[in-house]
Amino acid sequence: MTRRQARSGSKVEEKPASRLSGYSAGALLRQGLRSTPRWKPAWRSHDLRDSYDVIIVGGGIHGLATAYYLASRHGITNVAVLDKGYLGGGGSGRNTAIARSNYLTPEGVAFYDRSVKLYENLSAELNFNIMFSQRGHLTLAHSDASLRTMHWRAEVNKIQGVDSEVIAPEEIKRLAPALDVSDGPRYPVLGALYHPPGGIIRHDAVVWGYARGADLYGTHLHQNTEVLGIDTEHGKVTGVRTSRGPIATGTVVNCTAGWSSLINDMVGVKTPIVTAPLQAAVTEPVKPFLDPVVVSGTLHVYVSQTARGELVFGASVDPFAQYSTRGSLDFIESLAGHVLELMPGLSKMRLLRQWAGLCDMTPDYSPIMGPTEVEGFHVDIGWGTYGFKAGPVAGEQMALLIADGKPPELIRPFGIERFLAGELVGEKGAASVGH
Ligand code: PYC
Repeated sequence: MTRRQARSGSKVEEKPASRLSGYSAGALLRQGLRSTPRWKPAWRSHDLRDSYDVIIVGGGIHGLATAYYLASRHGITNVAVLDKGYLGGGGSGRNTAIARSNYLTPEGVAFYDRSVKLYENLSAELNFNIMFSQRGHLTLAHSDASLRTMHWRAEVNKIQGVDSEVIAPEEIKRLAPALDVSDGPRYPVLGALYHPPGGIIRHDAVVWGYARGADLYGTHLHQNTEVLGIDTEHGKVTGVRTSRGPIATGTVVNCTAGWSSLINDMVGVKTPIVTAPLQAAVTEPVKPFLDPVVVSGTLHVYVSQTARGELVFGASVDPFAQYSTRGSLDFIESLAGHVLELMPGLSKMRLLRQWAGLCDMTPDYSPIMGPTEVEGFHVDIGWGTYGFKAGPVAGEQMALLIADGKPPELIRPFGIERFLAGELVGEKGAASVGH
């Protein structure tokens, strides 16, 4: 593969190097024969260097994927990923692990479809099982208006080669027998947008796989390293100040979620982001009974069953801006009621845990990606409720931007300048639930 081909990112099936070995049947056997297995840590700790070519702020899937693709596709390895906590401790560990590309705008469909394709090959590429289970994704329509939006999405999807169609209640019942599709409920199910390639992924495994991959290429991953300030001179980035000391650099990428506007404030780059929590919950495990991911915008809920048998639920974002990641009783009460409207047979299930993640909402529900008015300061932010699905493509495209010095085609519509130009990319209609 030539460097140019590598940069185009079109060869997703390619394994970039044999570096990502270490986990194999032979290694498992050898370690199994030891009285105390001695696996190498998946990534190492390092002292901070005085300078790095690129500093990535945020050690979640986006930051780690950017580091991994910089190294594996472009040979850029003098890179540090900084996280004020632990890797994957923010949105990457708090999302509901859904991947799909059944968006509403042509720009969104092309972008998220690339992510699904990268996810499809990621276990093989990283030599790390991310457990992508493409069990299909159903977005229920409970009114004529939402049925119309589902038809609209299906047509935009199909024209771009993405598998989506509107199906009738009988077919929904065949795919998800636990759903009540009778005309008894308050909001009867009139149809659904069915998207077979959608599914769920083990989200922590994506973090660990990218972290291990980036580490094997020589990238430094610094946990417990908070960015306190970003220095600029004559409109250019010159370094960052961290809780462990200063580092010189000409390139900073803001890959944070929740804190993105605070990091942007350090260099005076303004964005129309409002941060709000999104709450989720998980039940005790039960026998597998629910194959597809089921979403109801009207009832503000989505549900999937994990490989371990737990049901994972999420809701819309809370209707106020704040940084708390605690769950609330209101949420659990309304969630339980809405889930039972969809699947009355679940009335005896017990919830195990609830939590919240922070969503950086933009006015058009599309991300903000690319360079900014401060030279060397790039953003990969504003993911709202779509961040997990976009991790691979965002990392791939941000790496390409840094290597080539100009925004690649796929992310050009998401530039920060669109808000001043009035060229919004409206993806609210593809949100899982009404926000
Ligand atoms: O857009 O599919 C989605 C989603 C699910 C949870 C948060 N966003």
